[in-house]
Amino acid sequence: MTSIDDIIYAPSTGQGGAISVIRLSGKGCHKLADGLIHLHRGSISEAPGFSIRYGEIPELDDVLVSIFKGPKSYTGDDMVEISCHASPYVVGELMHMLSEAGARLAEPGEFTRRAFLSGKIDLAQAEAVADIISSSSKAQHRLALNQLNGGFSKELADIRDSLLELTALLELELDFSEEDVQFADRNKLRTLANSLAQRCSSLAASFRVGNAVKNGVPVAIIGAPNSGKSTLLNTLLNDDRAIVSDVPGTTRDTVEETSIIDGVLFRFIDTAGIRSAEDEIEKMGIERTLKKTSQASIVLGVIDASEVSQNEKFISLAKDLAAHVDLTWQKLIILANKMDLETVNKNVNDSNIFVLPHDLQVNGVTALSISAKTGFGLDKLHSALVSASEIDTFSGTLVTNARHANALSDTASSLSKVCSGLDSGEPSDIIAEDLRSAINSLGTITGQITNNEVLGQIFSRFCIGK
Ligand SMILES: Nc1nc2c(ncn2[C@@H]2O[C@H](COP(=O)(O)OP(=O)(O)OP(=O)(O)O)[C@@H](O)[C@H]2O)c(=O)[nH]1
Ligand SMILES: [Mg+2]
Repeated sequence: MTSIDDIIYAPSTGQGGAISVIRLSGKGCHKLADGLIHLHRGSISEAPGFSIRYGEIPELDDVLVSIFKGPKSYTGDDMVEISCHASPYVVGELMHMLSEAGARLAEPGEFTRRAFLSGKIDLAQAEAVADIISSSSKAQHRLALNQLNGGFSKELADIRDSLLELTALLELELDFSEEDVQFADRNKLRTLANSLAQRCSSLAASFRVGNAVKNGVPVAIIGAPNSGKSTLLNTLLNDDRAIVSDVPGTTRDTVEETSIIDGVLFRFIDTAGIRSAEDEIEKMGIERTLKKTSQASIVLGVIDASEVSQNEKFISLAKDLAAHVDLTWQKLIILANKMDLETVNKNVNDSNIFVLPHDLQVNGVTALSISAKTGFGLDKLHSALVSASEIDTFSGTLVTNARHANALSDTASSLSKVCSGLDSGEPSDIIAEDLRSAINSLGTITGQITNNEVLGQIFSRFCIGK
């Protein structure tokens, strides 16, 4: 059985590099380290917190030791960080010595879990640590940093305070209900509950953007078979990811891959060409295409321009593609592809530009001429993607975690019950019950209300040593 009193250790740096850091945390870890490391002056136990000492592990390596004294450390306990040379042999030996001396290898995320349990950070901040480690884009990093610094937690604390205020008002009324006096102004309660419900649901709704930042803005590439979708995917990724051939119906299953453009993470989804297929497998592929399309924030509708003889034909193909997109929230960019082919030049006007009909233009649909094969027009496509992502325009708090979004929705729905209870004149104790469940749901986010199972799930996502 693992215990919170164990001294735990783990390598905190990955393989490679010149130096490796091994972390040690728990009551008594300074003494344990003194048993292995001979400082040139003094001892680890006597050294003050936030100091670095030079020492030697006899017959193994020279090391630098960073000393932290609880509660002023990452975990809140006494800690030591040993920097040694990054030889797998040295690291292996040192870990073996630590384990012989009575320390135990930390579980994934156990250092951060201890930081949470000792009250150094709340659960939302602990989750942000995992996000920072895995962040690959600027926007992702900015978002995680905001969460780690407690921006999100402050907003939650604010909502929680208002909820408690609401409860207090209601309980005042409960206490005196015998005397048939209504202390709290029910209208005021109703307004407060309603505005809190709105706040929670708009936070929950921000998950769509938050998720896009974290996992990539979903961009579906759709169009008729052979229009050049897979070629475009490969060009966007700069990689031969999907199979390209002149046989229509080459792509059967969806292919997804992420790529960063101008600091924004995109998740490109190549799909099976849309046509009325006989083949069962192709039919399934087309079903998937439609499903992925309905979930994407941005849709790239690819048209083979060499097949289009006049603008009317282009318009009708663009309208077919637009029929798969909900223009109230999704962005559609129509791409006239294969502009490198000679045949195209004869087909369109002098400036090689296809023109979209007015009704699509007013709905924000744009058109670009490209060649997925030669890369012509790709710069313009890149800028169109970045501006359609709307990632850079977000302000305020974004929810990036499905668990948080669900908890916020639960809070909002309990608050809606509070509102309808107030409207229909339900007794205060029933209303107080709904209010309590709103507070509970909210508390699960930062970990004021929690259970071991949820904690286990969260911290198992971490790497060892964090
Ligand atoms: N000249 C030219 N050929 C292209 C261009 N884009 C794609 N092609 C060719 O068009 C054919 C079909 O390309 P794919 O990328 O496989 O088309 P797709 O839309 O993925 O086709 P399905 O997977 O069958 O739906 C291939 O022979 C490509 O080389 C382009 O910009 N210019
Ligand atoms: Mg394809």
